[in-house]
Amino acid sequence: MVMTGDLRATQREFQFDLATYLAERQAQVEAALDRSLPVIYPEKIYEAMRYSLMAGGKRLRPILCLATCELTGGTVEMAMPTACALEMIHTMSLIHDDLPAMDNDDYRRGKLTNHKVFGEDVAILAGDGLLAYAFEHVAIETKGVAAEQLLKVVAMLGRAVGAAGLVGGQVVDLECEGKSDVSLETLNFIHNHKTAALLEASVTSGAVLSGAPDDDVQRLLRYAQNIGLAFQIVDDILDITATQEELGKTAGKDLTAQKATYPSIWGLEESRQQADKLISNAKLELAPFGEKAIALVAIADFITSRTH
Ligand code: GRG
Repeated sequence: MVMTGDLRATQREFQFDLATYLAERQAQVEAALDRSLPVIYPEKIYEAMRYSLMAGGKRLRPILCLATCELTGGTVEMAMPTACALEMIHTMSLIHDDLPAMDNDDYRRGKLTNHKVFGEDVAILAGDGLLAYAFEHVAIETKGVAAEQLLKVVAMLGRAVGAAGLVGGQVVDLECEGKSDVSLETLNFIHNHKTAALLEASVTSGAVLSGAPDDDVQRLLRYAQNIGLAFQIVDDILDITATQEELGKTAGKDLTAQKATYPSIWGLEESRQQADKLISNAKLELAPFGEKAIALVAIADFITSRTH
């Protein structure tokens, strides 16, 4: 039987057990995170940092970093410190995002938010502590990577976190609060920075650590840009369609806060179609890598099929 490219791709994906792959990778990441941050004096701050860092979550950013490093010829060992740093940065952004001065949320990852347990003062410091430690951890714990590549990764992480990344996206998001006329361009700016920037750094850092050629890094960057925006569109859809138990945080928050979202601009159906289109563009970027990219192909599909 002659198979089209699409059908062949589907068959390959079918043979790849994503659930097992994610479970194995999550377990490796959990163990590495656990080892990375022991509780020492002053215990209060380490406990607050660990409370959010070890609270679960999909560990998508570390898994993307490990998968990309392996795809481009590197190893899990050389990427694990960066993978952990990405999760530390992501976790600190969630702690700060949940603060009363920002989104003011009581629940995250199925647990009370950091400031609800430790108080606002300690939650701010726990976020700061995790952010600083992320960079220290990468610089000190990465083995088997040339200093030039490691320095590039440190710079990429800094860019993804700062005003050119998460912080810039969050500022525009805060500016748009309560506005009913937020344009699609502004919404894209917010999410390309708030959400996609760290996913991009997760993917490209893995490739840079393995010493991948620039063409491959650029191709993987385009993959990440596409999945990054799709991830946010699905996040907006789930805010409407999923329950608090599924999400582990307050559901329907965007509607209550009258926040501009992709469904508020396009409606649910069009939002789903746009996310699917971005995912198929992402997968097209992986075509030159062939079978080796099977994990990244499956992760792209997971982004639109996920329920939390
Ligand atoms: C980075 C210095 C610094 C400050 C933070 C608050 C802030 C600035 C930025 C907000 C960033 C933010 C919360 C973006 C939302 C990203 C997002 C879609 C989070 C949900 O990610 P999942 O679904 O969560 O991967 P889990 O819990 O599975 O890890």
